[in-house]
Amino acid sequence: MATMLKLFAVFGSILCVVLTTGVVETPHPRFEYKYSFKGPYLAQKDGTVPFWEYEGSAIASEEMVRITPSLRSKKGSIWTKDKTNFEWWEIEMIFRVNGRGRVGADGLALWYTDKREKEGPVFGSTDKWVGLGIFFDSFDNDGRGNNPYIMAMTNDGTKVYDHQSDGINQQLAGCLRDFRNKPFAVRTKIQYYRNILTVLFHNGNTNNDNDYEMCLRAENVFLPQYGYYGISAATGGLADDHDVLKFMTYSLHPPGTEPTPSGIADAEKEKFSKEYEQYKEKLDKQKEEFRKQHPDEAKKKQMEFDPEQEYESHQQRELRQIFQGQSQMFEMMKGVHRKLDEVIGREERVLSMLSAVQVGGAAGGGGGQGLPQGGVVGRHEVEAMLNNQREMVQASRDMKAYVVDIHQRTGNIIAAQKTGGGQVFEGHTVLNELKDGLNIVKRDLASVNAKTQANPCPPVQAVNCLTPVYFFIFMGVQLAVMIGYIMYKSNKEAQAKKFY
Ligand SMILES: [Ca+2]
Ligand SMILES: [Ca+2]
Repeated sequence: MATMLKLFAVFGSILCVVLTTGVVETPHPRFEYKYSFKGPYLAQKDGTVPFWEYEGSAIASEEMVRITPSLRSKKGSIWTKDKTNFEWWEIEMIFRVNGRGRVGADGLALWYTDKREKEGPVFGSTDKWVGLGIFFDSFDNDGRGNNPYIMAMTNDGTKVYDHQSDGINQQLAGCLRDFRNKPFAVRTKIQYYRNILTVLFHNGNTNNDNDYEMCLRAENVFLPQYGYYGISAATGGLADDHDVLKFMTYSLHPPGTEPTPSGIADAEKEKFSKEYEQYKEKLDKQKEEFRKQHPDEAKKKQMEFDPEQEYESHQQRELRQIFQGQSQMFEMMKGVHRKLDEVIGREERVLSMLSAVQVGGAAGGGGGQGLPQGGVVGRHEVEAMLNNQREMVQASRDMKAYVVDIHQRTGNIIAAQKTGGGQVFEGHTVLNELKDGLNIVKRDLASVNAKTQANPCPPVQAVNCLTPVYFFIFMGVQLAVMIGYIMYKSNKEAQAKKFY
């Protein structure tokens, strides 16, 4: 019984792990217009931004909210009027940080806090906040050469942001990215879902919406359940324009809990779109009236506006051309990169197959039951094959050289034949002469032979001068003389020895 229970427990825990980690769920986003703003007609005629409040040096126009102008020691901010009513969310902010200097200051912060903050020392907002701050820190206070820097920092209302170190030891995480003076507006996407915070960044070198890259990811981030969104910025001795063009908030709903679109929301939407149309019409009418009433002033404004526009457009055109070229190059590089990845992938696959074959070979050799010996290709066999191949190549090269040599020689011979045909002919005549001479000699010999046969030689008379008897007598006399001489000589030598 106990073992059964244990088994169930193990099975249950495995199931839990699979459910919690194995499944990557994609939440359903819903656009939250009460926590968003974007152009055109971002600000209303009276300068207010619907559902938002701004203060300090911030100014809203039709196209954007300028949090600070590029003037010294400015602070500004803009905050949502209402607290959120959703737990998980994603923000996309499109903004610009532009300034004349190579170095700018101080930076821009995006906030999610439990209450709306006032003007303060942390990028234009109050310190010891409760919640999250994402800082786009332009100025390198600690002089480590690691700015502009993007970082996330949470606070429970006790921590004081350390400006002197750029908060490097207080951050959740961060990344070194340049966001100043970019050809296109830079973007950031901040997602807070199931206590995981991710910050993506788009460096504004292209106007491709999808060129986001990961800046940071932090797990186990606990923020207030509901809160206010804010953007603040500050300038110091150096100054940048901090402009926010778009701030889009989406609430994220886990699968199965997505809100059903209610009739009220649709009605509200319709009401707002109607209001918007009316407002647009009214604005156009008023513009027209203004032009009619003050033609001179309108012209003057046009005049003031145009040259700058012209000047700007000229520069912008040039820049755009450059950056279009650059973005094309970037796209091509991306293509090349993709191809390279493919190639590397293939190579890895081949390598893994090779190693599998080798492992199979080892297993086959060790166990004797793996792959049949004939089917395994060992390293030495491959090397032997390669060597054979090399030899074959060498042999074929040699053959080629021989063929070439032969070809040359035959060519030479043919050429020589063409030029020296006379010599060959002479040789032939010499040979023929020799042949003729030989034939004559042969004929003469034949005639001599015939004559000798016709007149044979007279028989030669044999003369016998020495008979065997005389021969033996002569031999006996010679022997006696020789023996007598030898005896006389030995006798003389014996006598000579007696004197010593
Ligand atoms: Ca700083
Ligand atoms: Ca720094």
